[in-house]
Amino acid sequence: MKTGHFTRKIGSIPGSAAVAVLVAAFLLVPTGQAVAGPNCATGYHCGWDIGFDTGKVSFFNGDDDFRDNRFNTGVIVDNNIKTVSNSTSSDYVSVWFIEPGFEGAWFCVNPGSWAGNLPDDGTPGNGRGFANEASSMMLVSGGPFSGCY
Ligand SMILES: [Ca+2]
Ligand SMILES: [Ca+2]
Repeated sequence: MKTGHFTRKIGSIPGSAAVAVLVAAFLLVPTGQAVAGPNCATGYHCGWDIGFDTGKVSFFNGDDDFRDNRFNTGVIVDNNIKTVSNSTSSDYVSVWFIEPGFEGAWFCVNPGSWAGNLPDDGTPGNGRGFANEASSMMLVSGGPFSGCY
């Protein structure tokens, strides 16, 4: 699990720079066998409205703007993801950003890992907490990374 300190650190850096920092500055640990993340098809990166039994969205690649994405329930994805799962078939880490256009890396999920009931301050899209904040997602190869879920 990652710490709040890590989050604030990358949260304040613009998106593309944040990914570079993420890759360059954080300890890379040896890549293990790819293991599927729970409840997410192999090769995909998934998000849920609340928990695994709620609205779901699956991304095969990154997406630079969630404002035009909907869960399978029809609800808009932007600022509304509370659970995430990484089921990459390779070594891709899912990096979730607080703004569209990959601005502000907010948290990340290692290959085969997931995070549920993400920390939430109760207000979507206000830049506090992890839940109900993600607005874009980028895949970064070379995982797992220390400091990611
Ligand atoms: Ca989109
Ligand atoms: Ca919030």
